[in-house]
Parts: sequence; C-alpha cells; structure tokens
Amino acid sequence: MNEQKQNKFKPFEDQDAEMGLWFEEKTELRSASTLRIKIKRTLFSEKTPYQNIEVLETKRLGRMLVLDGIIMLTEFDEFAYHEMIVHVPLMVHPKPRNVLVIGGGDGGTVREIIKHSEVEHVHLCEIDRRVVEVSREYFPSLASGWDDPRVECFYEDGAGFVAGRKNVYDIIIVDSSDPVGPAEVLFRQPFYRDLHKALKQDGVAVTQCESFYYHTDFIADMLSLARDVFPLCSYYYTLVPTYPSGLIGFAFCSKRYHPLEDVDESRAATIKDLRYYSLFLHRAAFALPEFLNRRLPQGLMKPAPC
Ligand code: SPD
Repeated sequence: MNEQKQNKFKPFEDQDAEMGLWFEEKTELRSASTLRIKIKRTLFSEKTPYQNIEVLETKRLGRMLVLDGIIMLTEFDEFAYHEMIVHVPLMVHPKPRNVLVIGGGDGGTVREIIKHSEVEHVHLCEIDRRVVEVSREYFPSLASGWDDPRVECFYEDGAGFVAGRKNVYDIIIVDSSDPVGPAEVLFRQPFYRDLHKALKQDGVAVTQCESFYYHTDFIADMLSLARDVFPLCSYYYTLVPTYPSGLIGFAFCSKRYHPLEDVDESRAATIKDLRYYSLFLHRAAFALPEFLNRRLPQGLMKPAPC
C-alpha cells in the first residue's frame, strides 16, 4: 500500500467532489472568518435553560461538542487544549492539593488534573448539569475523572461559587466558553478579584483567553484586569486547529510562582499519557509574537530572551 493510501487524514482530497453536511462556526467576537467542518450526522441536540447543546459526528475529527453554535471540542484535538490549561499551572505550583475548575463540564480538564498524584481534591463548578451528563454519555475518552474519589461536582453559577470561597484553592482553572451567554461574567474585573480571594496565598489561576489573532484588544483588556489584581501575570497559548484561527490562549495569574522559573521539571516526567504538553512546549508557549507583546500592558512577565 502506498503512503498516500495509508494516510487517514486526507483534508483536501474530496472537498469539491462531494456534497454533504457541513458545520460552520461564525467567530463570535469578530466575524472575520468562519470554520467549516464536515459532519456525518447529529448524535444529540437539546436546548437547556442555559444553552443549546449539540454532539455532532464529524467525518474525520471524531465527535464534536458544540454549545450555542460554538465548538467546545473535537476528539481530534481536545488534548492540546486540556493538557495546556492544566499542566502548565500544576507544574508551576509545588503542592497543588486543592484544585477548582470553573466550567469544564465535558470532563477533559478534570481528566488531566487527576493525573497529578499531589492533587487531593478537585471541585468542578459547572452551571449546566446537562453538559456533564451529555459528555459522560457521548465522550467516554474525556470521562476518566468523573468517578475518581477526589472529584466533586457542583452545579451552580461559577462566579457566585468563587465569590463565596476565601483562601481555599491552590489552583483555579477557568475552562469557560466564550464571553457571550452564561460565561460573560467570567471575563469581568469582579470575577478576577474573587479569583484572587478564593486562592490561597501562593495560588495560581489560569483562564481561557481567546485567540491572539482575532481578539488582540480583548486579550489586552483581560491581562490588564488580571495585572491589577495579581502580582505575576502572563499569557500563553496552544495550537487547536478547530478553534478560530487555530489557536487559543490563557491568562496565567499568580500570587507567587513564576510560570517559567518555578516549573518543577522532575514532576513533569511522572505525568502519564501526554500527547501535547512537554517542558519544551511549556516554555515555548509563553513566547509571543511581537505584535501581541506591543499591545499587551506593561509589567507582564516575559520569557528571558535566548
Ligand atoms: N472558542 C471556543 C473556546 C472554547 C474554550 N473552552 C472549551 C472547553 C473545553 N473543555
């Protein structure tokens, strides 16, 4: 068999020849482009009090979770998002015992957190219980954390949950959807202040923070909010082809630990089943293009030049 026939992904071969079903995502903050993904069929669709939930079977990217028309994940590339939103902060904090996830009802973030043996308690606060129930049923590869005894789920508004907790968590991960609909409140100044209060004195928070190509001003505003509250802030990113512009970033907000100088390199070798995260990528993810560096507020941490 020749090499071309063995290749499972043949992205350009049949686009013109075949008619079929396409999912099209309109980028939500700026209609600069759309992403189209070929689908075979809809496996699940429901309107909950919070949002529309859909599970689609794609032609080549596995199953796809869509909330209010926005792609949350595909089985093809979700690991690049979940590994980077989790292992970057957990490798930096020396004792990540108590971890809170806001959002993350699909289970991918919890799956990565429980790979860390230092973690004793994981609280997941998801506003929409149906996201958890549907993901458990349709995304078994993300579900390994749900029955772990360290994991406890709360079905509440994430902003209210964080506001009610003081000095509790070592790590808070905000695995949210975009700043429209139920997640909008998670991108405002009061929420960042409450994150700071809910963390212990050396805590670290990481928040989903969009694409530096499409949302440059938004990211600058978010980092500005974060810097007003946390002494150590930075931005890093990961490559996810099914998100707008093929990448997504995170605000790294820390009370004490530096995202590059405080990495526990010995622990990195103990984490199982990594497909994206490595110590090299941890460091590289904080190296940003110059147009973004110029736009971000002064006073953020930057990686040391080579
Ligand atoms: N533009 C879509 C961003 C979605 C980020 N959150 C995804 C949740 C996966 N756990």
